[in-house]
Amino acid sequence: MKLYSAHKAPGPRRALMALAEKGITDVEVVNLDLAAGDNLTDEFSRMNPMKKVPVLELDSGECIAEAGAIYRYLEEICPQPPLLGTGAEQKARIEMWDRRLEQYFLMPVGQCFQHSSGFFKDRMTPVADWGQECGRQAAAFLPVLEAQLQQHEFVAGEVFSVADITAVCTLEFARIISLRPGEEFPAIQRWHEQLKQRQGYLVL
Ligand SMILES: N[C@@H](CCC(=O)N[C@@H](CS)C(=O)NCC(=O)O)C(=O)O
Repeated sequence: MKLYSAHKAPGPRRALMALAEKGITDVEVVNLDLAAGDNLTDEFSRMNPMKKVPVLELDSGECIAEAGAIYRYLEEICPQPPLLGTGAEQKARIEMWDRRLEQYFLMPVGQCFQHSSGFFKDRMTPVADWGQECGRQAAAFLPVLEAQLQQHEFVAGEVFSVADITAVCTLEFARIISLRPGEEFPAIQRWHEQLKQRQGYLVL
């Protein structure tokens, strides 16, 4: 398998951390330079018409894009340790939190970064006001996460899951928009320190 990735990008880091948690090592990592537009070529578009990383290229030639789909594929080929949960309730709870994280945290952090920095201004039109609004939306998710972690060890309950991976990748990427939960979020801080001790914790 080959994983198309990019340094410091939160999406590929989600896939890399899932691989590490599962102990899957037979993967060649290909780092693209997003700023240089390595992901905009015709060759890469054939792998993912959305022109985004991560993409997991299987030995069959099939290309799996979207971090959530990569989580699913890895869980199917390597069920242990489970990262998508066991049993109907736990699986649904993990998926609920992973979707919440993608939609209400990762997406606004990414949009705030792109619209405030102009990092991708060669391929999109940055709208500064939208960037600010997305920054507010991302910040509004922190109390939701704090309340959940006040009550539970991990984001989706008492077991480590992909929701923790998505959350930590987003939280650490959010530094780029100066969003850092401080002492007013003690449960997030406790959980974050705990995650840093895991063997699957990777810094890109
Ligand atoms: N929904 C996609 C989002 C992927 C995404 O936005 N990837 C970013 C890096 S984290 C990217 O490739 N950006 C390059 C660009 O927009 O040109 C997923 O879950 O994988």
